[in-house]
Amino acid sequence: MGGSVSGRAHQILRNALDEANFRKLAAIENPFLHQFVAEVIELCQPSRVFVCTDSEEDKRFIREQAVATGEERPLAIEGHTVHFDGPKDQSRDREATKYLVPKGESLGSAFNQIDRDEGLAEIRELLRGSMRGHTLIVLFFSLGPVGSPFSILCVQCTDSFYVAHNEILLYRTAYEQFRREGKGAEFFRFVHSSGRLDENMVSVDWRKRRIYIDYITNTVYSVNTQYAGNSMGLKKLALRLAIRKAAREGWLAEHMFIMGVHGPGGRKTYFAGAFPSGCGKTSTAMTPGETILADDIAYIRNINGEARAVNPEIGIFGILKGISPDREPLIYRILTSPGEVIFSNVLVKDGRPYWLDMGRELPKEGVNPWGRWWEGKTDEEGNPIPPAHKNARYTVSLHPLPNCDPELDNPMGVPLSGIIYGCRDARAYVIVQQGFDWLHGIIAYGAALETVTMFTVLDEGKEEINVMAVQDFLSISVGEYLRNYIEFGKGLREPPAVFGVNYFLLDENGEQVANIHERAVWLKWMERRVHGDVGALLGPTGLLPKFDDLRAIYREVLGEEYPRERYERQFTIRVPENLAKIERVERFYQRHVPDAPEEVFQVLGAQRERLLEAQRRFGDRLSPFQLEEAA
Ligand code: OXD
Ligand code: MN
Repeated sequence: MGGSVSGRAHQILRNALDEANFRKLAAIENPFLHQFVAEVIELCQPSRVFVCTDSEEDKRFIREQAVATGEERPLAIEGHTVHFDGPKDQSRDREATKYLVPKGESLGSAFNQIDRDEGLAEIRELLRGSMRGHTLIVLFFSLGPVGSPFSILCVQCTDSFYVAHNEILLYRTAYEQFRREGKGAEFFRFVHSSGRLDENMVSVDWRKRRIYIDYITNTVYSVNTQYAGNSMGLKKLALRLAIRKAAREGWLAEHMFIMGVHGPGGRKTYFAGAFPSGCGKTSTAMTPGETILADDIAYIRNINGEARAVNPEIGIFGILKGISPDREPLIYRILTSPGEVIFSNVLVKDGRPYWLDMGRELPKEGVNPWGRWWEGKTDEEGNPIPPAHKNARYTVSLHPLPNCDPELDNPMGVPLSGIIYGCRDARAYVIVQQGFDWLHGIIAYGAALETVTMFTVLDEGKEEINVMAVQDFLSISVGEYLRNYIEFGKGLREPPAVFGVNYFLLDENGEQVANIHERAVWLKWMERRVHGDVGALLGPTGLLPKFDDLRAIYREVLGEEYPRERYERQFTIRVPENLAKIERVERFYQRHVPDAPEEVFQVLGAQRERLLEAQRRFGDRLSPFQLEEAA
C-alpha cells in the first residue's frame, strides 16, 4: 500500500485491520479504494473489519457469521436459512430514498431529491459510530461477467452478514479483478449499516432509515434498514447509478429479465422483459421449457450494430407469495430441495418456511417477522397479523438451476431479438401485441406503461405510470432517459421486435381473462413472430396474434383447445378505454416531463387517430375477427 496511500488512510487501516485482512486490502493497489475504506472506518467505527476475497474460505466465513450473529437461522433442509427484517422494514422505502443533488441542479418533479450538502451531512451523522460492536465487511464485485465490456466494478461496505451473504449469492465476486486492474479500477461504492440492533438483530431506528444516492461520486449510503431492496447496494441502488452512466455512454441499464425462448427446430431466441416489481417478471423468466439468464436487471449494449445483453447479477431475490407447485413448479422445487437458499419474512414452523398462497394449508402457529405468531393474533390496532409478509423473499443463485441459460457468463452477452413490456392494466391493453416498429413499441408499451404499485414498495395499491418499469430507479430526467432509448434503437442494424403484454386484463365482470400458464403460449408466439413464422393482424394499438396460430401453439404447449370466445375476450380492442389511457399518459408527460421527446406525443397522437378511425367504423368494441391481416 506504501507510497500510494496518504499516511492518514494507511494509519487508519493499520489500526483497524488485523494483519491478514490488511494484507488482503493492501494487495489491491488502488489508493481511492484505500481512502474509501479508511473513510468508512473513521466514520462508522466498526469493531472489526473483514475483507472478502473470491476464495471459498472467505465466502464460507460469511455464511457462518450470518448464522453466528443471529441475522440468519438455519432451517431443516440443508443449505436453507431464514432472516427476519423488522416489522416496519419489509419493502423498498421510496420516501426515504433520495438523490443528493448539487445546488442549482434538479432532476425534475418526478424525483425525490435533497440538497447534496444537506443530505451528506444528515447521512454522515446517522452513520457516525453506527458500526460500533459490529464487523465491517468489505466486498468486491463485478456487475456483469468479470472482465466483460459490459461490466461495472463495485465495492460494498456493510455491517450486515445477511447483506453480505445475499450479495455473494447474487453477484460475481471480483477481488482478483480489482487486483488485476489496480490503480486503473473505477468502481461504484456502497456503504450500508443496519444501525442499532435489538435482541432479534433487527434495526431499532427504522424511523431514521435513509437511502441517499450521491451520483457525483457514484456512492450510495444506506442506514437503519435491513430489507435487502434498501440495504444491498448492488441491486436497485447500483441500478440507479448504472442508468445514469448508461445514458451518458449510449447504452441501456434496465429493470428487465433476459430469457431464452425455445422455438421450432431447436432454435433459441433471446428476449428481455421489463415489468414493474411484483408483476410477473421472475415468473415469466422461469416459464417451464425455457431458460433463464436474468430475472431482474439487464445491461444492453450495441455491439457491432447488434443489441446484446448481460445480467449484472447471477441470482434471484424473488417474491415467495404465490409460488405453488401448480403455478410455479420450477421455483417451488428449488425452494423445497437441498441447496443454498435464504428465506426472509416467512412463517417458520418446525424448521420449515411457509409463505402466502403456496398451495397448501399453513400451520396455525409459528415464528414470523412479528415474533411468535398464532392464528388470530392482532397488532396494537387490532388488525390481524398475517402468517407471513406479502413481500417475503428468497435468494438463490442461478448457476445451480436446471433451467439456467448456459450463456449466463458469456462476456459478450446474448443477442436480443425481442423486448417485452409488461403492464398491470385491468382495462385497456390486450393480452399480447407487437409494436409496429422500435419507436412505436418503446413509446406505446414502454413509455406509456401503467401499473398498480405492489407490496414491494411501502405505498402499495397506487395506480401510476411507471416508465419502462424503471421509474423508481431513474437517476436522470425521464426526457433524457427516453432520448437515449430512442437513439439506441436507431444505432442498431435491426432493433429487437417490441411487444406489450398485459397479464392483468379483466373482463366486464372483473374476472381475469388469462391464467398464468398461458404465458408460455404468448412467449412462443412472440418467438415465432420474430422469425416471421406467423403472421399478425393490424390493430390500432399494435399487431395482434391470429386465432389459428394461437390455437396451434396452445395444443402444442399446453395440450389444450383454445376456444374462439377466449381469444375474442383476450384480444378485443376496447376503444374508449384505450383512448382514456392515451389521455392519462399524455397528461403525465405534459405535467411531469418538461423535456419529453416530441416522439412521445407523435406516437400517442397517431395511436389516438387509429383508435378514432376504428371507432367510426366498428364502434366501441373491435373484435380481432374484424381486423385485417397485416401486410
Ligand atoms: C425487486 C424490486 O426486489 O424491484 O426486484 O423491488
Ligand atoms: Mn425488481
